[in-house]
This record gives sequence, structure tokens and C-alpha cells, in this order.
Amino acid sequence: MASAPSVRAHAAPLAEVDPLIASLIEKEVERQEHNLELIASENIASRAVREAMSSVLTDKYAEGYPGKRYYGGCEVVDQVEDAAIERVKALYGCQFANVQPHSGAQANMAVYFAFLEPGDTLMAMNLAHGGHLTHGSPVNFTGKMYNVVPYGVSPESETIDYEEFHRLAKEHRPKLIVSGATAYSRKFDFARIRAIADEVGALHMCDMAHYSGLIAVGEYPSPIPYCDFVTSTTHKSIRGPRGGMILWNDEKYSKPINMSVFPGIQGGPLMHVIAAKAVCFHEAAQPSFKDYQRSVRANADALAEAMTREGFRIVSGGTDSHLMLVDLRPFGVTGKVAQAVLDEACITTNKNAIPFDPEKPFVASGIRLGTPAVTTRGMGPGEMAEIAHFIASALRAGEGSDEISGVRESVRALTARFPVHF
Ligand code: DSN
Repeated sequence: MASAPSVRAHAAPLAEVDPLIASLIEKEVERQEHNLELIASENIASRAVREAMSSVLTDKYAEGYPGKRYYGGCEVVDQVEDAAIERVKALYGCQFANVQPHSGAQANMAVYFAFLEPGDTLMAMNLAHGGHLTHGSPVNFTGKMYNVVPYGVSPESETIDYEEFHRLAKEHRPKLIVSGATAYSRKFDFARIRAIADEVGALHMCDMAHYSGLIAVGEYPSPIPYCDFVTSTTHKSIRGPRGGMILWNDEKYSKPINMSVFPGIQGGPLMHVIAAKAVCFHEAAQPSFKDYQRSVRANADALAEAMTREGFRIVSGGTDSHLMLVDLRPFGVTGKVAQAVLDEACITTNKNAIPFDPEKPFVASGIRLGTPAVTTRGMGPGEMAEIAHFIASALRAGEGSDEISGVRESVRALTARFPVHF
């Protein structure tokens, strides 16, 4: 018997139903193929992760937690969420996990709402020195709700000034200290921060979003043993779907954290995304993921060295992670101009303030570069040297010049050798 017309329409492919959106997705596929993706917070999720994300699990309401839902029919999604929780606990060696936060910002919000009252003191890295919006920026809810004490780097070493950190903690006695950053390439001394937190009676949360892939395989120090709570996104170096998570070890935190996520700040969990998180954690437990993260690190060192040879200054002189901040002042361009010029050359970066930046944040004196996405494509140190040369050539050429089209052709030739989507 033929299907009813409405059922047939429901099964029609995207290109037939919505040619505009289908063609825009196709254009984004093309852009990703031809561009060099150097934004440190981006990566390329696997086909398996994307399949889970586009699955029928998007249809299911499952407010609550496995075994304690507010909806019927959750027997399958319970197993999905349990798998994600068990896998992430094994990956990071922790006792408890909540995989429902829709984003890193919501993971952070859930912890803050669980343990802080409005007006409490929160100490976190200054956004201008590498922190994150949700670490106390005045334009974010954290800056509006809490008494924020920012810590930063020393002007000489451009690494965290722990003596000043210690002094600030003793003076302000924060209720919560946040470690982790979005534009800090060096290692955090989590043990030292734990000791300071203990001395002043503070809780310690690490937002490991940027470093989570490296941490999963021991290529960056783990904050887990030194923190009350660890938050993360799942789409940066860990290479999963866009989303967040919270990890912890002490059972007394389980109820406040879980209640804070749901019903505190979220309703129904995104079960298709949680399934994709489970796939990501499975992939991250494979030996090949360790090889991948080692290459991410090696490529970051190679890129930093090659950029230095090309005449750029790398903030703090190098990197211990997947990212670096590049001071553009030796080239006489701002971050804003550099980002636009590099876009023209099909090199995707983001302008970024450098510590003690004389420019406004929207202009900035630097760009931030990261190696997770180009490493996923299979590029190695040789390609990092080529990329540094392309960046230097593009910035010397300037916007709208003939030379830029030459760089763009070279970028296209390089990206054609390393396809993204097979
Ligand atoms: N916006 C992210 C980044 O680019 O680092 C942080 O959430």
C-alpha cells in the first residue's frame, strides 16, 4: 500500500524539502575542505559522531536522569546516557559525571549556581590574559552576579604569576577559584592552585575545555586530582559534538550538581548529542587518539617554531598545549586586520588580545592559532612550516593584493592533499 502523501513528504531528503539550507550546508562543506582551520577551539568531528548527532534520539524527551525520568519510553536513552557517563569517567579517571550540559558555559553556570550565592567572590583568570567570558567578564552573568577577582600573567614571563595569585587569594578569600583558560598556551600548576584554595578555604574548579583532548591521553596535566569540579566542552580538542560536561570525585557534590543542571538551568537533555558524546569518549579511549593528540602537540611546537622563524613573536615564547598566541606587532598589523587578510587567503583564525594589549579587544594585537583541526586532517610538522610561511606571506601582501591570491592558491593546493570529508 502506498504511503500517505504527508508521510512521503516527511521522508523526503533535505535537498528536496529545503534547497536553501541544503545548499548552504554544501557550501560549508566546501569551505571546510578548502580552508585551513586554525581556530584553536574548533575541530572536525568524525562521521560516527555526526551520525549519532543526526539520529532519531533528537526526538526523545528525557527530563531527569537514567532510571529517574519524568517521561516514559526512556529505556533506550537511559542506556545511551549511562554509556556516556561510564565512558567519560573511565577516560578521565573520576567518580562522577554529568553529560547533560548543552554547552561549556552551561556546565560552568551549573557549578556556580550550585555552590555560589549572588555577591560571592569568584577568582578566575582575567579574560584579557586568556580567561573565558564565564570566568567573570563584566559583560557576562558571572561579572554581574559575583564579586570577581581576576588573576593574570606576569609582564615578564607572560605565564601565570602565582605569587600574585596567592596574594590575591589571601586578600579576597574567594569562595571558588577557577583554573583553565581559552587563550593560555602553558600548563596550569593545578597542585599549586589546590594548595592555595585549601589555604584560603576556597573550592577549586577547572574549566578544561581547551585542553580536554590532551588531558584524556596524558599530553597535558590532569586537573582531576586537584579539583572539586572539572567542567568542559566536548567539541574542542576532545573532538566530539558541540556540548558540555561536568566531572567530580566527591559524592557530596552529586546532588547539588545534578539538581543544578536539571531542573536548575536546563530542561530536556539533548539525547542525540549525549549519544554523540558517548561515541566521542569511545573514540578518545582508542590508542589512535593518543597518537592524534601527540601529533596535535608536535604540530603546535612546529607551528610556534616556524612562526618565530618567519618573524612573529609567540607570547611566552612557545606552547605546552595545542594553541599559541601570536603577537603581530613585529608585522605592524592588528589582529582585526590580520584575521580579515587571512580570511581572504582561506586561512581561518581569530583575532585575540595578547596580555597587556594596547589595542581594544575588538581590534587586538594578536591572533590565536591552534592545531587540533589541521592535525585531524593528517597534517604534520612539514605542513606547519608551510602554514607559517603562508601566514607571513599573506600579512606582508595585505588585503586585496595580487599576492594574496597566490597564497590562496597555495592554501588550496595544500588542503586538497588532506581531504576533510571523504
Ligand atoms: N569561544 C571559545 C573559544 O574560542 O575558545 C571558548 O568557549
